[in-house]
Amino acid sequence: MGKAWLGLGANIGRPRAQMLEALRRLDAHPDIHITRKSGIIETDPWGKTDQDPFLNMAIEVETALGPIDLLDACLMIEEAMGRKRTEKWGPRLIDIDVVAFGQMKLITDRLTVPHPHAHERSFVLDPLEEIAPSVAKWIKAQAVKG
Ligand code: PH2
Ligand code: MG
Ligand code: MG
Repeated sequence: MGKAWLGLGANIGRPRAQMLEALRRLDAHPDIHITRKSGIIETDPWGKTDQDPFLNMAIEVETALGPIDLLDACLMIEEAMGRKRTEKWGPRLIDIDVVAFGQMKLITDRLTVPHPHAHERSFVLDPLEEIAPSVAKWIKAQAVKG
């Protein structure tokens, strides 16, 4: 079993309800077990600023899956919950990102961990800091090394 850290975000529909539903679905997955949850925070939209504020949170999971299978599980839950992929950094019903997967460093077409933008986004780092300060610190250190 490995540990991974996921970032959740939503800013359309009923963001809080969607976040809780995503947690329920993640934990219901036979190979994913949620071990820590941050609080839910409201954050200003990053990247594309003319949209509603987001709710964001971070969770720690224990998983028997590898990083790409974990990504696919997250994408399947997003899709099952009705997420449409339209514009980059645009509004979303639910977003579940793999922020870090153990101390693995991986760069593929589909997934880069640690998440390449995590170190510059307080909506990712702040909730992560709450549940896993050493992981937040490690992500910032990776960014400095490049
Ligand atoms: N997600 C984005 C783009 N901008 N801004 C905030 N505050 N929170 C997010 O989760 C977020 C964002 C694309 O994934
Ligand atoms: Mg995202
Ligand atoms: Mg995403």
